[in-house]
Amino acid sequence: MEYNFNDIEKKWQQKWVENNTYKTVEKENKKKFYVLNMFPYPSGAGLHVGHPLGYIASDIYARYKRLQGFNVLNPMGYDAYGLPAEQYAIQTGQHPAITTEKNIARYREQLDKIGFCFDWDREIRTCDPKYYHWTQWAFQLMFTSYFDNNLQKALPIDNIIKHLSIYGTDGLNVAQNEELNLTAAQWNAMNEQEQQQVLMNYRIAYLGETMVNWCPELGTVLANDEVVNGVSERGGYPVVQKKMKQWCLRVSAYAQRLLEGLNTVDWTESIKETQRNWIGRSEGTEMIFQSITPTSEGEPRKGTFTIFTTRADTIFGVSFMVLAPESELVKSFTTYKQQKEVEDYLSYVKKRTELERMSDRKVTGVFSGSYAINPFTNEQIPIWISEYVLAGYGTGAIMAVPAHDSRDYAFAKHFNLPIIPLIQGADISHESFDAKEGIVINSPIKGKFSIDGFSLNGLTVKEAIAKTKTFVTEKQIGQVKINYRLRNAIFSRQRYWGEPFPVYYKNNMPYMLPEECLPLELPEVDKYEPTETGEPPLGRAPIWAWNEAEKKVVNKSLIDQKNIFALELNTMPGFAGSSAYYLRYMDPHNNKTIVGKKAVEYWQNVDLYVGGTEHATGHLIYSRFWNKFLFDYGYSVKEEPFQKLINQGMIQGRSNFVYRINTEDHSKDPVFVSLGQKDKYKVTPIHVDVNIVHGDILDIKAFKAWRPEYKNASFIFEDGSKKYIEGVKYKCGWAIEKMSKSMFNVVNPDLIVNQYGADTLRLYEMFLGPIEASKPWDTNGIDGCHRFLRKFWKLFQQELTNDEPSKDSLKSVHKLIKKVTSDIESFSYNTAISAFMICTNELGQQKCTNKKLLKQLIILIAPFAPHIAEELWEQLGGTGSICDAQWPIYDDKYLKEDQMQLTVSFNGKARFQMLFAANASNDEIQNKVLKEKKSQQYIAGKSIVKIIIVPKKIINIVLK
Ligand code: ANZ
Repeated sequence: MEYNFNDIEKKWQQKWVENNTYKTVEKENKKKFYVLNMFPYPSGAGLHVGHPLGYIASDIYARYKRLQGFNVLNPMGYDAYGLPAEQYAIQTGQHPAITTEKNIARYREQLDKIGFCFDWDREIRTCDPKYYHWTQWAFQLMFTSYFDNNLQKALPIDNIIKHLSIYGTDGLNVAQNEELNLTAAQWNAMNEQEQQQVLMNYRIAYLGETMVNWCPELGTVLANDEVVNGVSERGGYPVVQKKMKQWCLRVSAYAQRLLEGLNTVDWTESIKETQRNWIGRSEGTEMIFQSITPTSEGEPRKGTFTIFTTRADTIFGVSFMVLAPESELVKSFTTYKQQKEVEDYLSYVKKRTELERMSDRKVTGVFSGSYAINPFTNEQIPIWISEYVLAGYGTGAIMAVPAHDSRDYAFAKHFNLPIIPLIQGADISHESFDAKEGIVINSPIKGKFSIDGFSLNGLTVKEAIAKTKTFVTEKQIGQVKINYRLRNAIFSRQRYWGEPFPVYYKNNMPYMLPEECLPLELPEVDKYEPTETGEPPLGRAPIWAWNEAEKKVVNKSLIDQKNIFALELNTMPGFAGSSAYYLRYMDPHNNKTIVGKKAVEYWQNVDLYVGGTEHATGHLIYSRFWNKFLFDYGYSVKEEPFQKLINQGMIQGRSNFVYRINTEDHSKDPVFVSLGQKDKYKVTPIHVDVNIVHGDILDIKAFKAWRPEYKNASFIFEDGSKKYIEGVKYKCGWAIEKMSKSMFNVVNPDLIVNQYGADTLRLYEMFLGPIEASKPWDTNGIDGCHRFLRKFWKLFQQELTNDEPSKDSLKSVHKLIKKVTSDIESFSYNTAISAFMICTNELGQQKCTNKKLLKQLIILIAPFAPHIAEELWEQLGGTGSICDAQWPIYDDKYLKEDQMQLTVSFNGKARFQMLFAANASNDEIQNKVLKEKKSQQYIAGKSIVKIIIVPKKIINIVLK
């Protein structure tokens, strides 16, 4: 029979659906295994061959685990909210729901052709109200929760209310925006609105004033990477830093747990390190300084402020202080004389994004007019304001030690401030130095020292830091403090296509819709842009107000602030829907809770998660945070959601170029010159669609038809000729680039499936190289994999027997079982495929016809090439789907070699190889070697000093 892959694949894809082959149910008596792919955003461009790489890798593992007897969950869904559909809606008026639906249908069609073992009954879409019900629910639970620092967990906000009413803020050790000081009496005397304001300081989901990149023209907040040189990347409109009320999630409360959890997961060291840096734990000291602000009335104003330092030991080298421009202290420390200069500086900083401030090495700043007093030396030192100090980190104020910190050094040099070295060997002649090691030699500064007997001289930096910390704590001029770089997440977007917040506003304070009213569905709007008054698109929705008494959404013209209130106009960001989706797959149709107890206790967490490294600090932080929060309430049962993580590499495209000769006159038809001739002209390379280039030779006819402006193009061919005659060629240049529509190097998997079949596509994608590596796609190489499958097929198209298999065949197959099993375990799929190729050749040569043995081969290949495996399984009379067969186990006894090969060396130089019986003794080996003719050539005229035999490897004869 022919290997007719088109029919075979269609047949089995249908059968799988008819037989519910991939439907998964909880089975208490079976061990579970949960495989998950980072779900895709269904873009309008459809899938290219790079997208399925990770899905194929995880599909192989899922099938393998099932063959090993595990109950495998392998679901799929869509991250369906997002910007591209909304941008498209703004341009065309098409509702994003329609575009999204269409794109999903196309994705599904493409995915189905590749033969994945997804349980589609569990599909989720983040834009489906039945799904975002639980995103809104989790948000509400975060709103009604706070984080207890002692217990390191989330608890109901009611606890705080009770605490405040009895003790005030006394004894509260919780995550908060700012330290409040309230007595119980003060709290109890507050009205509802005031109390709500206080509680906002503690909630895990809270409305907070944060600095955002605001683009007035576009009417929205922009992410850091959407702003370039102070203007919007799209449109070039000015962007300013603006304080705005936004929903935020108190991710930072979980910093320590997020850090510790990394020790328990099986991820690559590099992703773990990226997360550690992102969390940025830093142990330091908060120190209190006195301040003096000259006033026009004569008497200077006195005050105190706190700085954060990791190098308390450098206190004797402080020569100025710096405040973040946004610091609350700026206003009170700016003197009348300095006012104008400070104001000008602040308006300059307003235009700068945080990213620019951190990456730019430009030195800017302004003197505030005030001074601080060094608590150790009593010296007066100037207080400056500069953008290199960030408001959101530490206390937003620093003590500057230019001799030992490169940013302080650059600042001191620029503004001509003193530089006082403290540590032996520290080289302050260049900008970048870090005296983390070394001995302190210059403390205290003679004559100015105010604290008796305190000296750091002769100590190492580490000892000096410890000593200063203790001293500062004892004298109560500071305290030890652990800081994290991790910020709370801004959770509001001024966008249409996202989850609406189940929130309404009464007396300017947010209130949650009752839980039983969820989900709050996204309303219809006439346009997807901000309103004329700058409100987010939901401001356009007419039916968008909350009737508190009747518990329903009503027309906003009815808002009376008594019973009918305005609903929130922001929507949630992209990461909202992807934060707990893994839990929902466990129990996707449950309409009572996010995930039922039984389901979550069975599936626990994801055993294998596959996705790109680009999510290292976004999704993988947010979802871990979200999961830990739900864990605190017992909804999830594992502290970490994703036990093992594999990051697939990128498949790059191989782009082709044509070279257009430059011309001033653009009305003329273009002239293109072939690769070998192009250096003779001034040219511009232009991407050309790889589908009209074959082996780097341009299909001239197709090229002329590709674009109307090329219809009358002329060419200079590879041999320099200008006229097209049979055999003359135009050669294209090429480069390896990202696979992308704009580079015309996209290869559609559908085409490959039609031409070679899904099994070949699957094999080839895995054969390209290690999963984690990035590698270029080269369609030419696919033939090899296809030929292999044909050969494999042929093995079974002969009379199969029950005769004893030969020893060699047993060995070939058992070697393969061993290799494939360990290769799958280590995700070395490419080497497993090579092993298949070798084994298939061997069995062909051995003329193996043993049915039992060949049947094992089918099971082994089933995870990689499921369609051909099912078909052959059926041909051989296998029962049921091959998915439920049993993974073979190799037997060592077949792997034993009868012979062994040793390298024979003389005086350590390898000369030749010899075969011996596998069980030959050292004496036998020695005798055989010495008798060998070739040995005698080397020995002739010399005497043997010693013979060394390394078992199974080498025999070395030492001569003199
Ligand atoms: C004095 C000093 C001397 C410092 C020295 C460093 C070296 P990490 O390790 O990242 O926590 N700093 C503190 N708050 C800051 C802010 N809001 N913006 C910018 N810089 C800030 O860094 C802590 C160090 O960064 C602190 O220790 C402080 O400078 C600075 F030889 O204080 B150091």
